[in-house]
Amino acid sequence: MNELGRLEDLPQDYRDDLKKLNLVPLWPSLRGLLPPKVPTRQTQVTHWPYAGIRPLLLKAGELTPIEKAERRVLVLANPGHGLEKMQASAAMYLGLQLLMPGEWAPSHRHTPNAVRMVVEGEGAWTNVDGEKCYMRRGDLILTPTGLWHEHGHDGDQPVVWLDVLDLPLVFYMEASYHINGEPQAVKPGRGDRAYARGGVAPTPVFQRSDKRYPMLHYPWVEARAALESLAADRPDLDCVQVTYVNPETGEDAENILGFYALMLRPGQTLRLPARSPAQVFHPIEGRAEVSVEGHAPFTMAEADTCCAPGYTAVTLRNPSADQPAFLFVADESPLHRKLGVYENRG
Ligand code: 1HN
Repeated sequence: MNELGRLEDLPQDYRDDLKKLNLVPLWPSLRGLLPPKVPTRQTQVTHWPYAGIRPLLLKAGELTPIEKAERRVLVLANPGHGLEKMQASAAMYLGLQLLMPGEWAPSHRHTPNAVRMVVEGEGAWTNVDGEKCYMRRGDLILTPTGLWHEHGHDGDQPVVWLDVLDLPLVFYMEASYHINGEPQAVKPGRGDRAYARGGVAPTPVFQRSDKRYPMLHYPWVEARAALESLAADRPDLDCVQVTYVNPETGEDAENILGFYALMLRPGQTLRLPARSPAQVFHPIEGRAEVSVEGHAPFTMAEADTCCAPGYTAVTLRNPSADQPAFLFVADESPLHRKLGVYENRG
């Protein structure tokens, strides 16, 4: 590949003339914008152990009342992007949120899409678009773009959940904003009941739901049972994984980020191919050893979170000889597919 001309090769008066007219020569930056074969990624492999974060999050509960925070969150920031950017990858934001008994995080809606994965505690709920979703460990609850949501807590223990948003992308697009609202009345109808069994969908008077988000709450007991059932049905299958989908369309549950639950059989080693989207892993039950190309291996304990850049193979191993491990996975696949840049490099 031939060397391209540098900015310094151009006479200063010419560069000054360009600048005055808001012009920039492309060729000094071309290789940086389009590097050969593999993109430059700022996203670094990053491991956030829950044991280290938990006491700091509970301390935030003492230091900052909910009224002074609205959302009491410690953001899992990827140092490769710079901590102040508060992003885990190019398109993903991660945060651990604490709600104490009796607290209320007021109603709002915003353009970024969010999900929450419940990490610990019981008795907290999210009201999403009038559906009151009580949180239990491992449940996935959607708050898609534009839907009102607020969090409350009727229990007696701290509740913590992992927020996953496409905020970095929506912010980059200059499309990120919020609107505050009134407390939302609870409406009848629960998606987790209406779609409690796979393969059948509610059809009152032959009318299928035309809601864009017919299911907002995916209980862990159901996803876990689906994985157990799949593993039993397909002993030959390496990748025992389910996708959180819109049960009416079968498409990804949200528009931009993808969400999955993965089971590692006892002692299993699973090599995930190098694909273009960045990924996030979070053990719901059990542990996982994580090896990422070019990075020292590490072990994730239950409730830890890690992220890996795109175009990188990831190998996961369940160190337990007799118990399966269950992981929540988030990635940027829906975005990459819609943009036509999705790649699986094997
Ligand atoms: C948000 O609205 C929530 O509603 C959590 O719980 C985290 C991070 C950035 C922007 C909005 C929530 C958020 C957020």
